[in-house]
Amino acid sequence: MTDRDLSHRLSYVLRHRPDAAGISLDAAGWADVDALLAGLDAQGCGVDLAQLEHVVDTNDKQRFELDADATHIRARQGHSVAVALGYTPLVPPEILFHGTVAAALPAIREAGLQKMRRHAVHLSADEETAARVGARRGVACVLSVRAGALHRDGGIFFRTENGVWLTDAVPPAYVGIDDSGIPARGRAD
Ligand code: HQG
Repeated sequence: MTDRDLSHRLSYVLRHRPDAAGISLDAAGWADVDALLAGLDAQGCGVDLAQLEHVVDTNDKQRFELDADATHIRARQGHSVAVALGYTPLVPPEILFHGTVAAALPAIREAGLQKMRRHAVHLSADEETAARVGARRGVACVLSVRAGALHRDGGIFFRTENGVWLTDAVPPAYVGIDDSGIPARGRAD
């Protein structure tokens, strides 16, 4: 199995379908490494601990983490299964960014940013990352989010070790889309 295939498989199993590899996650999203390797092996995906550690270390977005003795592994974000990742709430920067596509703007204007199938709304501290996230779906639109104001109004924010900001929802009033529907890149108002 290539590193890339293993990364995709880990995303699928550790975020969405642990049962697909015959394993379960604990409340904080951790899986037993031996059980995971055995589960992958049973599906004909022979992977050893060295390759697993290599993929965790070199993954482009640092999506996964191993615990100190490499006996447990989890995804750092992106889950659709219920997990409590145990991150400490943090004060976010005044402005964060979200990458999306134009087709989503009417619904976002109406309902704000929703977590959709994921565990949280994903935001980034820089526009470039948001542009890359949006470009996965087409021509990227980068929205600014008034994270500081939302936080002062009671919104709770977390940041994963790999720098992704997570929050439950961003109501429309905190999303920078102007009346023309053109996303306000980096605008604070
Ligand atoms: C949109 C990848 C309609 C939202 C990336 C997005 C990221 C709405 C899509 C991470 C909406 C959800 C997360 C609303 C939000 N109405 N559409 N009210 N609110 N949307 O993939 O943020 O490779 O679940 O704009 O790099 O795109 O998986 O979220 O277009 O970090 O590690 O609904 O996934 O990382 O899409 O991406 P997603 P996302 P990984």
